Amino acid sequence: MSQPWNRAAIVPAPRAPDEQLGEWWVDNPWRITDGGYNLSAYERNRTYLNVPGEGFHDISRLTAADSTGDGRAVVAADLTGDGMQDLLVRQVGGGPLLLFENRFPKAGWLVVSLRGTESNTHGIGARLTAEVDGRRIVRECYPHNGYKCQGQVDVHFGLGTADKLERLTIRWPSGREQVLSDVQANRHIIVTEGDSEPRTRR
Ligand SMILES: [Ca+2]
Repeated sequence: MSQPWNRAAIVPAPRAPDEQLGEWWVDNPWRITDGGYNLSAYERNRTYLNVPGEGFHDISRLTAADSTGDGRAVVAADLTGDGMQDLLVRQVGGGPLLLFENRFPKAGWLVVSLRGTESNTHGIGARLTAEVDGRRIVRECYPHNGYKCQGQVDVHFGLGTADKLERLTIRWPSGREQVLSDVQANRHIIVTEGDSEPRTRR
């Protein structure tokens, strides 16, 4: 189906809907949700937990994120200021905006805000590699990552039990590579391109 440009338009049914087939008709498609209708097939949203060595566990029911709404966008962002990323879900039907607070056990974290000098102001396109406890965690500063949504330009690392990074390597869009050593975790830092001393934001 399609929606007419005139939002007040009334479109009569071409014939009586066959209720036995589950057919129904809404005179104005712009107001389809007013009658409690939803164009989705009520597939449940899914949440997966990445468990090292075990793959992904389906924790949809445990998190209560298994809504039958027609999900359109999801953004991960720390909205409570505790360093743990929460989830914001935008959907049609089932509640237009859902916020899921992250209540997993407290873990180490680091948030990095970039300030480009040769590169663009927010360092969009930069690649950040954290080396922590023998692991390498790679993140990109690329906030345009979903349909009809935009994430933060801040780059978030979850660090488990670690309280510092051995090294943080930033490859800026300009091509410059910048290395910071012994970076303390559990804080939000601002790194300026070409400046080896990060500032602590919080
Ligand atoms: Ca949080």
